[in-house]
Amino acid sequence: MPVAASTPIDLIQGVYATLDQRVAAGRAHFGRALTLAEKVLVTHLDDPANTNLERGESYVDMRPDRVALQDATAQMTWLQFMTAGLDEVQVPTTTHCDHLIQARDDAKLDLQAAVDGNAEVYDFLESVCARYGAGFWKPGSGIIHQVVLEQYAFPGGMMIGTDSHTPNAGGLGMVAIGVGGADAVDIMTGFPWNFRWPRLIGVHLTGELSGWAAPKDVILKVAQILTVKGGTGAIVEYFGSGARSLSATGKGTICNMGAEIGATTSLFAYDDAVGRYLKATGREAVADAADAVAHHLRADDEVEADPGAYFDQVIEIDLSTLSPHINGPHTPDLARPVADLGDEARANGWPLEVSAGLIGSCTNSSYEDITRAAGIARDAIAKGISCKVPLLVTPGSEQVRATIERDGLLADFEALGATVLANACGPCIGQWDRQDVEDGVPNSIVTSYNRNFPKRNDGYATTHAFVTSPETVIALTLAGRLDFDPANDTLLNDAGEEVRLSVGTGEELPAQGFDPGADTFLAPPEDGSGIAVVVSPTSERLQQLTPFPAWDGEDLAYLPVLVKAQGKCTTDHISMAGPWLRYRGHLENISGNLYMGAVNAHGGEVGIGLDITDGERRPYPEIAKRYHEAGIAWVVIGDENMGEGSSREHAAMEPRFRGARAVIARSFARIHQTNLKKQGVLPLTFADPADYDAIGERDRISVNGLVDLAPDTPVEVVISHEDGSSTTIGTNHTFSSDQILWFHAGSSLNLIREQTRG
Ligand code: MIC
Ligand code: SF4
Repeated sequence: MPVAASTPIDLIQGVYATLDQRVAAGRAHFGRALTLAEKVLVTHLDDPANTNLERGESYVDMRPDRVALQDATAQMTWLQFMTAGLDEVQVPTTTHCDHLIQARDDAKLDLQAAVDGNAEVYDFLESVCARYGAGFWKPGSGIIHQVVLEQYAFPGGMMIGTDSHTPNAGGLGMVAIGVGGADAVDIMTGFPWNFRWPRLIGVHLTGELSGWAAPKDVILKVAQILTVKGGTGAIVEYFGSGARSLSATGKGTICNMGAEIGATTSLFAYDDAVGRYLKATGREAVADAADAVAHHLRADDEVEADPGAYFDQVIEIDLSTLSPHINGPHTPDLARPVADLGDEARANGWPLEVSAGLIGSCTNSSYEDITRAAGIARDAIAKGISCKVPLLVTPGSEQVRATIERDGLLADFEALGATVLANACGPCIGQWDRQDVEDGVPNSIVTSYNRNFPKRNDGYATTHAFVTSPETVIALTLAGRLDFDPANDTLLNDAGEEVRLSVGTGEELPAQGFDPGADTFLAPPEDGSGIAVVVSPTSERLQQLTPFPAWDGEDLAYLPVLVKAQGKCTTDHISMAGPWLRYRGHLENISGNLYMGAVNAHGGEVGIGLDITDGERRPYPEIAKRYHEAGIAWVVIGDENMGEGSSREHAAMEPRFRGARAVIARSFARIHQTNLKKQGVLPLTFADPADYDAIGERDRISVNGLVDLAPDTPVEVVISHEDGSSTTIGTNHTFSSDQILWFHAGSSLNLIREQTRG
């Protein structure tokens, strides 16, 4: 399996060669024209003769072209892959070191500290890639999604990545889906990837952005319309003249943050802007190949003419009237125009002063983003405005960093006193050793990131994080206030004069081409079979996995409820990142964070519940450990959109490891639900959401009829109350008949092992 620093043209041509026939078959199957998402999907069906392609219903086997892993999720992915007993990955796979670099001083010092501090993990990842034929992107190479956009994404392709923002590649017209590690292992071991045929949401863009409005505002607006769960089970397809007016990286920004509405993925058609980007990033041959099949790399004309006939829902956005938005705090769908934030902040008591501004993350770290923000920095300096609070800038990749350095854009930020951080996730994932504000002090920060759950960036629950475009980040940071509308308000400069900031159009692509910067890619050797992959038995960061036990054929009887979570319970609440990223390769150690952020529905305490063995109140991870050691299985109760956010399968593996058998929630986020299923835990949803209220702290839960577990058949749950009475309720599940085998085997991986190990 040749894995190079970019997708080989042969692979792409192989996909394009099937387009005529597959797309025609797709049209014949549906008896109508096709959207772009449908074209890409039918091109990647494992069994093209499959006639069961019902939206939101059918489970379908797919054959993605590539797999990308980031270091925080790759460890568990590789540890699982290693147990399959194969000699090499069966589909081109790359690992990217981006999540484990902590922001503290500056790019150079922070990178060195990460290389030293994470040596064991990086060595493991480097050797495991070399051993099994995968590409390895060293720390410093950049954020996975930016590197994928620059090197691997191609129009009409399909990939999966163990990170929820994998859809970033949709900016180039790829169906790119974020998954948990066990899903990646399916593909890496040569099995098809099973997923639910999606619903389709169309976003019709007209007009053109102007002034302070940026591509980010499109997705901030869409998040407001659809909310954090409105995209669940759907692919969002952007089309229309407005779509064609956006740059490729701007489209990437919009697709990236589609993760925040729970969408399976988002994508745009191949157009001139995508062609320009492919050429600028050294992929002329890909652009030529795409030009030759361009009619297959966009929706059929009928779709744009009558979108209502093809999409389950159509959203109209006129870019010409779209105003700059800012979302938050605490949830990415709490949107309003920048101009309205001041009043809302005052009404809610959110701190009006901006304590820090952060530009970067996979969402907004392209060359164009940086030119727009740097232009404002330059303008501010020229007008005598200085920056009074920390401004942190993270380039998305080594290529972007080297190019903006050459083009003098880093200097623009530095002239304002900004700190340029390593090419990595940094504060976006809580890797921020924040020095300027103490924990417990209410403060507001503005970022160009995508997520803003409490504690996400600096680990402080008292930080209010607002997400917006890089342009607006820098404007509000310069103003030092949330109640500043850069389009209409003025600032006092250092000479006491009133001045107005201006925003330029930025540059879509570097006029002198990209500077690739340092070479940070390691290709695997031709034959890696002699390479030793070291997992020390005494390591605190890496641990070999022991397969989870198969189902014992029994129903779940009388299990205690470890957690009844109230309100938002994201993957950050279930398995916190930041300092815990350290243990992503060690299941037992990372289980020390289990449900630490969950709000206990009985009394509202965070991370603390009742231990039924002795009636004491303890942190959830401790109770889980005690139950595990005592051999007590348990269940979890969740609210709406349980497991929103990240793809991290730790949020499913930790509960499974500690003895969770079922999670019963009002609703689930897609990836978390799949992760639970793959690890052998039952995700069930209340048939009547009000039944959530019927579960008391000391109640016991029984799940009946598991022998007859079958698709589309409800599952009976009995709640045995403390007073001796009981309530029988209905719950639903989304297992297909194939997926029920995962439950029987104990995990999807156990099934793979049976087949690969014979
Ligand atoms: C995130 O943005 O939350 C992460 C960190 O990139 C995660 C992956 C992880 O938890 O490792 C994601 O989005 O999937
Ligand atoms: Fe990294 Fe943040 Fe992007 Fe996740 S959202 S991949 S943490 S930059």
